[in-house]
Amino acid sequence: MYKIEKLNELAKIVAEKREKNASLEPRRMTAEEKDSLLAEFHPDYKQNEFTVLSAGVNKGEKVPTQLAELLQGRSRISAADVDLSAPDYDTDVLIIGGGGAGASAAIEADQAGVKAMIVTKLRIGDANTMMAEGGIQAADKPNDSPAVHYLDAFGGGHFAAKPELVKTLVTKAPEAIKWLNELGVEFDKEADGTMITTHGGGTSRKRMHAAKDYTGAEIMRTLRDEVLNRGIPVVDFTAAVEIILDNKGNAAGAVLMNMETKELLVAKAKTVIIATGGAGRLHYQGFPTSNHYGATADGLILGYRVGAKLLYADTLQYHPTGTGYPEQIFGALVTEKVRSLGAKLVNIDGEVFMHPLETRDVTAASIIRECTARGKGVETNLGSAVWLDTPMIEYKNGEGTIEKRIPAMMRMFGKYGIDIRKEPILVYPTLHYQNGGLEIAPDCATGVENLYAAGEVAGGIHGRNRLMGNSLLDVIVFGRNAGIHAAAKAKETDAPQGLTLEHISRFNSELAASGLDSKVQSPMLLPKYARKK
Ligand code: MEZ
Repeated sequence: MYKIEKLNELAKIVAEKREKNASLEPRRMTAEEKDSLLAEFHPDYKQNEFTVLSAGVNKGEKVPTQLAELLQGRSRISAADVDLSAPDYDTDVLIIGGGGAGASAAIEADQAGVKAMIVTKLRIGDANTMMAEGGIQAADKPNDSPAVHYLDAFGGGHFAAKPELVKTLVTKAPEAIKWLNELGVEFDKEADGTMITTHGGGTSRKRMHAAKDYTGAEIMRTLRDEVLNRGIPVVDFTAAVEIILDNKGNAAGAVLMNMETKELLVAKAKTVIIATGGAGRLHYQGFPTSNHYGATADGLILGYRVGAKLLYADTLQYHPTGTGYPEQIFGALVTEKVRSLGAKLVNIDGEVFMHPLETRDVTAASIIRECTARGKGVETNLGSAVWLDTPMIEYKNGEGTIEKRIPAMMRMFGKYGIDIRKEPILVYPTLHYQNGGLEIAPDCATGVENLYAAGEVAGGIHGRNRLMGNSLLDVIVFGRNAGIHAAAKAKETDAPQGLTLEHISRFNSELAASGLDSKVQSPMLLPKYARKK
């Protein structure tokens, strides 16, 4: 482990080699090299970190062990705790989750003229959308097309995505950017109004639209304003703890829990959209996370317990460049845009060890190999990490580029006395995204009638690896789609009858029949950070 003075010494090696490294054009890995690298070093391939499910619709399939414990856990309530005959809320479309997908869905449902309502366990905007930095993809430049975007996304996801979902994602992308722009998102533009676009890992065209390096925050700000300006009801600090079904087995609302008082409430609805986001706060395999505080896989549990299938729940994204040092921001996102702007990844000897814009799974695995098998990481009290040579951005693009294009990065490190314009930073993979989730069709329908899913909680759009900027895009495209289709369905659906929570005892019986007697309560709702006694 090196002390700070030693780190400063090691950073000098990076500075000495900067000029030479800046002109290097590292070759891309071959498909075979990538496959063997992933198999040996990517966390998704560590079989002992997964558990095969014994109950539910994905019985026989493996998921991360922490997720299996929640999926096969006990409900927080029993049917007797709740009076379903006197709902506290009665709406057409109930949206669970106040991030980018939930807000987009609410706006479209409202636009369609139905009653929409958002419930969220924290506050509207407390979501991974807010934390997204580098940009949002859309093929809207003359040298690009949705077909090229499709090939990048489908290939980057190892050809595992559902083709109809990728097609929806890329064909609706240009319209999504236009919609956001018209709502008021302040995208980076040239003086003549042309959108500035950059590359991301695995993109063959520059199609990343950004608002500096706080793109998600800018998008979420705009969506939140639109939801509030339209007067769409938002119930903050209120979590969904179970989906309610009707006497036909269709989704018909949710049991809600006030996060402060623990009071249970009933929301009745003709259609329900789960838009609860990701799972980074489960800290799979002990990784730190770039996710917001509420990312605890709740939507997967809600959907799974009423019979909605999961797709690719065994594949996670470890963002290659989580902050490796200092401790206060350990695991926080260092946007891929840093590499898009020209910074290279460098080992302890100052050697560039890979092309900086390989896809994320390959880049993360390569950094892990550098720090483990090759022993070329830089050791700190927080573990091993590699250098990301940020001053190379200014060396290549001129002074002022960092402040102009990635000011949030500059400020985040600046708070801890690190000037990224002058010093390289230490990075290591951080748990960033769940590639899989509740299986959906292009209209966001799950296998349960009247139950929809959108955003990070949905699976199948990105296959087994997602490209940068396709998540903000997915949140908008599928969030809007969920709102449009759930509203249309609500219009043709009568008020649900015979509300029931019978699925809870059915699921408990299945757990018992499988020999499972878990004491774990789910959904988790908040991460468990209390100190152990
Ligand atoms: O899509 C993302 O995850 C993203 C834009 C992250 C980033 O590196 O900025």
